[in-house]
Amino acid sequence: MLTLYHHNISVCAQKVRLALDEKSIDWTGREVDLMSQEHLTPAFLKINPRGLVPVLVHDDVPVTESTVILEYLEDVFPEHRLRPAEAIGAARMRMWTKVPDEGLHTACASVTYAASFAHQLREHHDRAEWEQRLAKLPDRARAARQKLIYEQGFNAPFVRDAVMLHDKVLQEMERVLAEHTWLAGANYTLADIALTPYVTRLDRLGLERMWAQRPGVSRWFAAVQARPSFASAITAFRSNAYDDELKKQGVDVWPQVHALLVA
Ligand SMILES: N[C@@H](CCC(=O)N[C@@H](CS)C(=O)NCC(=O)O)C(=O)O
Repeated sequence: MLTLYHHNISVCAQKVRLALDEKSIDWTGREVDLMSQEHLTPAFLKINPRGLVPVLVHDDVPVTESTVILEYLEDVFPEHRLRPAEAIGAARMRMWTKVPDEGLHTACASVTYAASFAHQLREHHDRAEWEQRLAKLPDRARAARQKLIYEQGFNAPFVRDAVMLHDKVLQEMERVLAEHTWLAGANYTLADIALTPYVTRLDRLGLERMWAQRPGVSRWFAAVQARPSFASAITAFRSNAYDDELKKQGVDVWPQVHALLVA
């Protein structure tokens, strides 16, 4: 039996749900309430001492880290292959699945916080309550980043680096997608799954102009969104927690992001 501990808008959970859907694997979901810090309760920390979603529990054994979970699913459920069979294809695929783990994920959190969460947290939580939340985070570097973004928004020093990293990844995607249908070559693979949630996040934050001049990325993103797995794994779990709220309030973060890109 497979149970996925996840969260509706978590980019890492979206990756795993995409793979489960593409591979037609049955799974049971257990949504973890990150807002009430359920991921930091003793019960959840027993499943993942890092206090992070997603966690896939397969026959009572937890597997953590979304990239590891993707490869685990591939090993245990080889049908509907999402990893190229030949070594060079698998290597190309892994060059992409490493990208979120080597900085894009942290950069995505920074951009999302600056664009949306900091704004909402300031509105709905007082500072003391927010500081109590931060004090509980096991990852102190993450807590320090969140504190700075809460205070300085897009002016926090590392937010420009986060925006620039997204731009660099999109540039590399464009280079590859100008020649290939998918990121690892001719077939849709875990490489495409690994990047989909991050491009989706930019899109939901109203930052689609970051690839307006990149026809390969535009074509790829349209193709990714047209797959049934996108509807099942991402759209079906959509919430108004960050992006719809931004739109409702008429917040346009593009000018701030654009200013950082051209600075
Ligand atoms: N490297 C981990 C990152 C997991 C991660 O950062 N998960 C986020 C949601 S996307 C989380 O659980 N955040 C809890 C928090 O903000 O304290 C993975 O790929 O699974």
